[in-house]
Amino acid sequence: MGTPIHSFFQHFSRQSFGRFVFSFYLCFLTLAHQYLYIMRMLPLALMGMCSATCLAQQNRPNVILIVADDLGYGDLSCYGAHRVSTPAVDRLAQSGVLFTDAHAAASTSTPSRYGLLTGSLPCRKPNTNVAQGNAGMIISPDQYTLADVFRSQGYATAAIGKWHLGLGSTTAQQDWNGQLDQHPGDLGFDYSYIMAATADRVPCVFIEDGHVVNYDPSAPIEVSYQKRFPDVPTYHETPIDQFKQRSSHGHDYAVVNGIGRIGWMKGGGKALWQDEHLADSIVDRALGFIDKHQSEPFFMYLATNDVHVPRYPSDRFRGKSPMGVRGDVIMQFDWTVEQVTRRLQQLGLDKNTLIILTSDNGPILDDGYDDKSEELVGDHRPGGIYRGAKYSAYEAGSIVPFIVSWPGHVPQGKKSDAMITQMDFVATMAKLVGADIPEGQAPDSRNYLKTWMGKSSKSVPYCITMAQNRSLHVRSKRWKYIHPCNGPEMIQWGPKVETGYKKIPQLFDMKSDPGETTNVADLHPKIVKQMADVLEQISEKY
Ligand code: NG6
Ligand code: CA
Repeated sequence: MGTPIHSFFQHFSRQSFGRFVFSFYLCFLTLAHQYLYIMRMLPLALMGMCSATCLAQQNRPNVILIVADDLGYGDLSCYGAHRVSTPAVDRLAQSGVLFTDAHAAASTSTPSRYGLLTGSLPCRKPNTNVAQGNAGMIISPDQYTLADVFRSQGYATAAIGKWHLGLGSTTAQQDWNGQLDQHPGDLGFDYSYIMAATADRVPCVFIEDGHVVNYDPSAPIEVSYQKRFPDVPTYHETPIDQFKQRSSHGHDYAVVNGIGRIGWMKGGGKALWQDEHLADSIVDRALGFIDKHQSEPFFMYLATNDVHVPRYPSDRFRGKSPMGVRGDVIMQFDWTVEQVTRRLQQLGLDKNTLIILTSDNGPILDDGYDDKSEELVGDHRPGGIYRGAKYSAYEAGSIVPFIVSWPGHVPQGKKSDAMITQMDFVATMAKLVGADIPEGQAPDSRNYLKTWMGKSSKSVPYCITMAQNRSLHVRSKRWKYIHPCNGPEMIQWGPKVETGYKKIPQLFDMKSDPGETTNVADLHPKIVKQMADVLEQISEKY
């Protein structure tokens, strides 16, 4: 006998205990299984999420394009310079691929940058010669640009530093005291902080999104390349003790901050730049842009003033190199690279940023200022083993340093002998970020992403380059052809530069004669014809 409860338990234990235990066991098994399943799948799920993010990041790295000015093939220690040291650039090369056979579109700035940014050869457009500071905008707003490639894919875009591609819709009609009616904002750059042309050309002010930075209403700006301003002393009227640097040739129109310039200028007041602070101002805005856009993909075209004339380094670099100010500004350029790479590391962006470093054209020593660059060069060879210099049709005019770094995606410390050209920026970057180039745009740009990423050694079949007198020359991996043209053998206005211009066809075997010493055109008429045909095809498309 027992209580009902007792009997319940007796009943329960007898009839249901086994079932209860069994259900509990089943329930435990199911939960345990689910737990184990979750624990097993979690890493995979996380990996999946991560790989989606990583994939997105892989396809949308930040891109910083550093374009130096007049920096030669032999001016960096990673390219063999020994009288000047460039540790930050060398580190960049160590973290990526250094190209030994990379070419600009021209041996001067404006046409070179035009080709780089539009993927259209500068010979297709007549007004692509070295631009004055009051030139109207040379790239037309309906042209597709490198900035458009990135902008179309949701990148924030910026042009910072030297521009030299004209501003405003009409030459000499700009209102420097108001908003310019055309500027890089019309070419796909969300933000711009630029020098209109070069440091040796007026106006000597920075322009941000189309208006003068630190505009000084008490000193309205006037600019002319036609006539002087009667009440402003010219170079020749300025007492010698007021100069910070004297000109060796040209640069004798206006004097701004004790330096003679090309072009006349009036006013500016507190907006006028100080040459010793140019690199600092450019770096300051470049770092500001990186900070501001650190959590979204960005593209920055960072065009340094270094190492163009007038070479007037900050006190931090003055006297630091045995080669005089030209060496000092190479060190200042290296400092710029260091600031950018360090900031990327600080923000944790270094792994997800593709950096490409190059120059707009070849090097030059005396380019119009008495800065002792010729006297102090010693055995440094700014153009490396190559003949000629900036302006010339010979190789040193347009073969340029070219380094690509993207940790984890580009092999480290690799040298590539593949021949590449800056003309391919638009198509190659479009491939990188998945942009479609509109029909008819960037006609001379080809995608060489695998080569640029160090994954292929494939060279471009040829590259076409323009010299200072607009004559054209063609390189294939083996041959260099200089098209016959009229022109003096030496640059006429001052620099001691061999032009490479001749009335007869010139052909050089770059494999056995990289210094272009022996014209072998007569020995290889077929090759001459092939190379001339490449130019023929281009001119048909003018
Ligand atoms: C030349 C200038 C030179 C430099 C060059 C353009 C004179 C005497 N010389 O005409 O100093 O400014 O143009 O250089 O005016 S570039 O790198 O921007 O193409
Ligand atoms: Ca240049």
